Amino acid sequence: MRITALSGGIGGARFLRGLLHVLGPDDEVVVVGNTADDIWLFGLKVCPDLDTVMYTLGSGIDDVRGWGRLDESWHAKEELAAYGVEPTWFGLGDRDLATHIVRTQMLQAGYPLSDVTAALCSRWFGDLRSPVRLLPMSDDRVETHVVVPRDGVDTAIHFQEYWVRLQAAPALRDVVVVGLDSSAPAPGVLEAIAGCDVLLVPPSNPVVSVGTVLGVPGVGEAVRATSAPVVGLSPVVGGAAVRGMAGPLLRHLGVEVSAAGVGAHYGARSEGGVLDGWLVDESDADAVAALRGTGLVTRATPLLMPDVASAAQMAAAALDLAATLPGRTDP
Ligand code: FO1
Repeated sequence: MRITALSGGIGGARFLRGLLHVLGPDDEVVVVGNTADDIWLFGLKVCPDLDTVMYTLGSGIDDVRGWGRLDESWHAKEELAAYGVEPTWFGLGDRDLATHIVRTQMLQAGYPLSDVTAALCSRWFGDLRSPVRLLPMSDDRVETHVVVPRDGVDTAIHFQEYWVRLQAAPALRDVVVVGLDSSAPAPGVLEAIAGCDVLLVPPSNPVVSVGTVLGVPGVGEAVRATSAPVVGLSPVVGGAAVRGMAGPLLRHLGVEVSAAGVGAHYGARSEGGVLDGWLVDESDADAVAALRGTGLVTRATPLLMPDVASAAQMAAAALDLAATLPGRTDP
């Protein structure tokens, strides 16, 4: 079976690690990763969501933080701070820095991000027999910026500054995904969506992760057109995002912060949306009735991932739901 998934960072990566546990020997997964969280820091290109997926699936992640490297040290960060070099609010660990240095060197040598990502992944996923391929959504520079009030003036800042430095505290006036409209899908992205047997939308941020992947010109259209069934998993459980900052972003778009609200935001493909099936947590079982009549086939199942076994159960539930869905047969 060929599975394609559209993923953000921590939630997507943990779900995908569970998925790998339920794959058969002939199954393959292509992960299309969000790159709109990417940031240039200290002259280095940092790709948080790609790296979170790569380290998580390659057993190199710090599982407590959910991002960055296991067994990390922070000497370079401390030294930069001692020199007064800004920013000091973003934590690039010593081991993690090596990834950004290799990536930046390859980019500066002229390789596109998709080739660079494949090269980095060859260390983490091993040889050609790996069932996983990680593709950036685009080789083009795309960056989410948010507009917040600063000293009384609306100011655009990078998403990472809003999220990491400001802890999503300031009022969110606008979200601008710089470069998205003129970006192109990376090589292999459209083919992976058109040619898969199941398309999964893991429990990632629907606005700044999955939303940006779907916003790359051609990607949303490919999702609407693929003959594969499309199943999503809610990142909102019990009226709050399980992690991350989906809440303020959803409210900004006028979307209710609930499993039913996010399901309706994605919408059913039969009604012009992007999903056929939608998994909500057991505690949100009321969403099953709330979404009846929308065209989405909704099921309730445990959606928290305290360990790999629970992520594997979620992945199995997503594949079970996909197996009951016809996909799209019309042209
Ligand atoms: N998240 C934080 O909350 N604080 C950090 O200092 C931080 C550093 C960081 C470095 C590399 C990386 O790959 C991820 C990092 N993250 C950090 C996570 C990241 O900000 C977000 O969780 C994602 O961009 C959202 O998907």
